[in-house]
Amino acid sequence: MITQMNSPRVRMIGSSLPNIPWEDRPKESSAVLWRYSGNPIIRRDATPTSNSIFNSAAVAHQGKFAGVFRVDDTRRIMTLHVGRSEDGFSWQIGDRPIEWKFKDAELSEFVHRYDPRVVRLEDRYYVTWCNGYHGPTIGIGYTYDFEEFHFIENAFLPYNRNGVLFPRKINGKYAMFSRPSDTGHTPFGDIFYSESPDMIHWGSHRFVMKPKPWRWESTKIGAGPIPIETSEGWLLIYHGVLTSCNGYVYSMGAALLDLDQPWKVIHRAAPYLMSPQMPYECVGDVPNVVFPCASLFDPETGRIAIYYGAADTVTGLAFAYVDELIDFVKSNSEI
Ligand code: BMA
Repeated sequence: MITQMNSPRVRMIGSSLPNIPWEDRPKESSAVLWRYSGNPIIRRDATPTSNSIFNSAAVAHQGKFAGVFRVDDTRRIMTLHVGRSEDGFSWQIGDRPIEWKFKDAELSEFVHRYDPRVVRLEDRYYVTWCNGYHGPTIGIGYTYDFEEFHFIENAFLPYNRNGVLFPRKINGKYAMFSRPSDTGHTPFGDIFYSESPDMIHWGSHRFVMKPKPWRWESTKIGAGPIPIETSEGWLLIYHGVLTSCNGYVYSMGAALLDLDQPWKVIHRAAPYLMSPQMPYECVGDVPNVVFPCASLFDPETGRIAIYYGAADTVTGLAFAYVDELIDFVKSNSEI
């Protein structure tokens, strides 16, 4: 295991974040990605009517942190709520779902909204999520302040999930990963790349990666947090699913993609980065799930913090150093 120096070898492109939530790796651990000792950081009943709070997105905002959280309520309806935090560990989750402003009333019918991602891009924060519109698809909206939220459009026809935007335009176009799927608990799924001139019309679809037979990611895969631009390529953290005799097992993995043509995979780690092993990951409404939806990073120190949903019930936090993570992906790569 490398001893992390103050100045990382791998450059991450983004603003410095000296107040990133962080806890050093436990002395007895050699894990590349290690869990926060205070996990889970958000209780399932953190709001008066929440059944569970998980698969959620946090970003740095005005020196503190804000985010969009998946809250399944006690009716078991999947909704999105705003969350705010001073330190990235302790979150106040709003009691009521976000009320979106719609230009087109036809799109405003609520079915469900879940698994949000948030990215700071140009002058605002864009939000993508799995949106119920005659089947699951990718909703896109934006906010400037985490108070007023505007709906833009559904990016694709149903059925699609795991829409994840890039943090900048690529070759002059907005770019997004998605995972075409079906109407149920999809037993298949590859990651695709699409581009758009305006966040409304999406095309130039390119295949990126598919599951690997007989591995932790043998059934389906989907992009996780917003990809991190590094001097070694786009760092993609993603989830992969294995079908066991006891149902789906969701783990977390990583790959490096070409900076200009992100559908080209340069390296892909064969082992998972993290699989469900802690009690709060193995026991809950859906056992054996770790599902990453957001990361924070500090280019100066090379620190990365990953937010993930655990057992479709609570939210966890894990940490890594970029140099170690990239070394892990490269030295264990099987494309
Ligand atoms: C997927 C999504 C995720 C969920 C996972 C495990 O299909 O619905 O929100 O975490 O299943 O139930």
